[in-house]
Amino acid sequence: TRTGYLWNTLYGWVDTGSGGLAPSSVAAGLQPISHHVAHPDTKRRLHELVVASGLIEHLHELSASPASRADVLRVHDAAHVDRIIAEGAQPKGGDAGDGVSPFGQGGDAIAFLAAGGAIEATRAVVSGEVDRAYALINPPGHHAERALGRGFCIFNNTAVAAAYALEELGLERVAIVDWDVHHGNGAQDIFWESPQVLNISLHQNRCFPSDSGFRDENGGGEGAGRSVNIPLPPGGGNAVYEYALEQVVIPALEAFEPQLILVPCGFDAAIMDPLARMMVRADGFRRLTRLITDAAERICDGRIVFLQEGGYSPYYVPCCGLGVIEELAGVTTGIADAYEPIVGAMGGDELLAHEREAVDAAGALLPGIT
Ligand code: 6DK
Ligand code: ZN
Repeated sequence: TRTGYLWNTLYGWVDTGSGGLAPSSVAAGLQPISHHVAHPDTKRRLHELVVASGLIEHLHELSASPASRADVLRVHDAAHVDRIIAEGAQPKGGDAGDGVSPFGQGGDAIAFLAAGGAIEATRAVVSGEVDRAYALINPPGHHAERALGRGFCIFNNTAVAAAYALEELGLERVAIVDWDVHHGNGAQDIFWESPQVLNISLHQNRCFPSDSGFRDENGGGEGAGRSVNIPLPPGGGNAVYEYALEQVVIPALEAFEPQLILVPCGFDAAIMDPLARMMVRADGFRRLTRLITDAAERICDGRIVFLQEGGYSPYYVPCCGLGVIEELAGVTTGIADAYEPIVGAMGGDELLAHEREAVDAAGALLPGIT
């Protein structure tokens, strides 16, 4: 198998500001911090491990060009795009849209480059230049809605890639399987009424956004039944994610028969992540990758593109990411999960009754996907 891989130095230059939750504030007691929780070093450390481990020798490197305005306008309002460009020209940059997702001067250009990276990885897979791909892009995208950036996301990279595949590459059906720990609200908003996109999101219930991602959000109009949400109770790990893939995600894919699968891939469901309370380990991410790529082989000739979303442990994200990319490439570098001695016995390997119920309830709602 030929595995595409995409990174760009500028993805490591995303400026998330010196605040924590919001811009630092003396009055609010928010002290400035040199590493914002979404500081790009976490993703750069994954890239460096891909290089230092030698895994890069087994990958086909792809290179990103900025998405065009037309590419982004397939899924975003012109007013949103124009506001981002205008704010990117300001000396101190701007904000994606929710007031807590700052970006630096020129950050608009990096956002276009992230969307362009998603397009390039998708183009390479659909054209057959590579069999599958991992796009280590930044800033992330899955919270960006048609008219609004939020949650560190400026443009919805995955949605841009899906729309490109449908409108430029001639595909008719694309599936999104979002396993970032937060809800994939952006694609849900953008493709709510689309019969051509099956959007599945697995997430910790009410982690972010706290008011979306519930089981009964299933799409509308011609898109009725094409949004699937699998909210999970906190504390679940390898076992519940594997069960959800086997019981809900893969059956839904088999029914929908997409021609391409996009995986907004975060590592924030990991046991060491500071923003969420799930317990997936690196071996779990490997296993999920195996399950979904095997499904892609059966369903869509193996066409699958992973697109980087979140992941906030600078320690553990590189371990998890290396596992996923090794699995995609079908090689092992021999570098093991260095944190396994710490996290290996903490749990998450056994499916608990309340976790099974949460997944089964989502599966029972699998609305008319055909
Ligand atoms: N804010 C994402 O991982 C983004 O899904 C997650 C956005 C979470 C916003 C709410 C939150 C904090 C917490 C601690 C400190 C500062 C801000 F889009 C992705 F990147 F993929 O927890
Ligand atoms: Zn996330």
